[in-house]
Amino acid sequence: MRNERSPIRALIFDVDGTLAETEAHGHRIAFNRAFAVWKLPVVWGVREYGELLDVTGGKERIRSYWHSHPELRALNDDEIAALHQLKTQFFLELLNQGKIPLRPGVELLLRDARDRGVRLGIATTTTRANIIALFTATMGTDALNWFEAIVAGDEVARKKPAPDVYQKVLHLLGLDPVQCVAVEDSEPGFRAAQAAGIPTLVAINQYTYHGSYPRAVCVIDGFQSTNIVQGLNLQPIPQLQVEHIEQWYAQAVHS
Ligand code: XBP
Ligand code: MG
Repeated sequence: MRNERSPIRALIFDVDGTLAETEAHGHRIAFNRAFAVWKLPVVWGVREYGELLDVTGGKERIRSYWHSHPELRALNDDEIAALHQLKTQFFLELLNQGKIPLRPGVELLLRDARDRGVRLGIATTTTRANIIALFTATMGTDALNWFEAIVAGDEVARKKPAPDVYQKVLHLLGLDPVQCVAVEDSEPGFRAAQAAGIPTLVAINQYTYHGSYPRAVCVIDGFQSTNIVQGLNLQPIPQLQVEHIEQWYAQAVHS
């Protein structure tokens, strides 16, 4: 345990696309499996799914897609909820089969935060069941106890890019926005954290590299062998640590 206290009181992590590449390796496949079981003439390809991610929330994504495809058999809200529940079952199966690992470097960053006395939170659009299953399948269920505040999408009134999940995590942690750093992967998530007033680090991925992240604490391409995409032009970083985020945080908060 290092002695000096970090100026960052808490890191608040997004889940999908940030902690793990769940969209590419999980959700899209699970949606398609559910569509097939219901014999719906819908298959979401990799590129098309990337565009559909502009709508956050699985149920909302289904509803939005059906709205823009009137040729499809209409689905009422109960049917959408049942279809999404089936999709979640398939997603949980993929997690339990070990098909969706954490992004490289995530576990080491979480351990470094704990060693530095930086508190941890989760603010996500997905379901609590998916969060529990992700950690059970990767770091083990005990790792969930590392997070003092976990808020899932269906537990607040409005999903990202609304700030609701982040505001609830801040309330549970009893911290002010500027005492924290949010770690996101996408524009809706970045906008949600920014709307909550939280300095935000963005770790882009194959679905979100094209996004716009003005005034991000920093934009990076991952947590291991990290390249800076937007921000301080440091040399590539072998493993992202809290001290790197502190450096960017100081620049962002005091500039
Ligand atoms: C991203 C989302 C989620 C997932 C699908 O969540 O928008 O809806 O795409 O999960 P995050 P569900 O905020 O963690 O990036 O089907 O459970 O909604
Ligand atoms: Mg995300």
